Amino acid sequence: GANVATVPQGKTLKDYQEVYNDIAAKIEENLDYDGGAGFYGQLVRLAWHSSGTYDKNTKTGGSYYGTMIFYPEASDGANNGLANGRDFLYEFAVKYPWISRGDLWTLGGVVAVQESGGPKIPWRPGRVDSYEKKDIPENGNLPDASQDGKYVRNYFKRLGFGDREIVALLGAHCLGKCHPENSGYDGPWGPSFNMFTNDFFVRLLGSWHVRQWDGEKQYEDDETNSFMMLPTDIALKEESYFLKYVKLYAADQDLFFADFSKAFATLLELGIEYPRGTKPFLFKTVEEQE
Ligand code: DDH
Repeated sequence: GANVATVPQGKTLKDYQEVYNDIAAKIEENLDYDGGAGFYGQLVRLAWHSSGTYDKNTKTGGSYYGTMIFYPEASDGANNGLANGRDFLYEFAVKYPWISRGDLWTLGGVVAVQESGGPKIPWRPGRVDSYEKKDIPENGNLPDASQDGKYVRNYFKRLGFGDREIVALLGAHCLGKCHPENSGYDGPWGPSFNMFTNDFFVRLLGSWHVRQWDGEKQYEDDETNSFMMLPTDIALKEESYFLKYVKLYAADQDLFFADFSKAFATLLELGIEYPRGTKPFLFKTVEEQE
């Protein structure tokens, strides 16, 4: 059947803003996590990987059922390390037993984007937990970083995204880091890995060389040899159909924010049907409430 959003009885924006505020406060208490990255990147990636299993052809996967704690999804190599984010949020599943896993994990991503200085992300609740085998996606639905631009284009087609949305979404690599123990890749994409900015695009347009090391093939910047790009990131420069948007976003952070907001909100809702007229919530940042 269709995955229709079902909001717990009586819950309103106020209830979800309360969860938002608790997540934001805990992020603030853990700013030193992961060498100063904090939990921003981790939570954005958790939201994305719980949504990115979607397949528009079979109408399977996506964030609705909150299945990442179950085998085989939990064991997908692409999800290595994301137990950190799920464990971080778990206390709020206990404190707010009415919130579903899918809602909590996607809300965590919204908090992380907004609190790290990014755009407002319109968000709608109503994902419903499943414990059924049939609702757990197979592994292999998340992208492989060793690939080229054609692969990236084709990958995101399965989710329903076009070139402009793909480039906008990849701007999330301004946050967080790669961890050899998770993915075989190493390091942050830039120096401001706890701030949501258009820095990923600015840096990508700089010059990069293949890093000489024992790990997976990745790139490092000519200027400082301290930041990284994945092969799939460099691919955005290699294909003219991506490069034009990289240039647009590098030159115009407001445009990047507007496009990212739309594409990320869409990503988090893939595979979910909303009753007609369901208006998204726009959460206030902690700063706006002070
Ligand atoms: Fe990513 N990403 N990502 N990514 N991603 C990694 C980390 C982070 C790919 C590969 C990797 C998106 C798309 C792609 C974030 C957000 C987003 C890591 C390192 C790899 C590898 C993980 C680790 O070692 O811990 C590939 C390939 C793609 C692709 O689509 C071609 C998208 C769409 C997003 C998004 O959020 C919209 C974030 C944030 C991180 C940092 C995680 C952390 O722990 O910090």
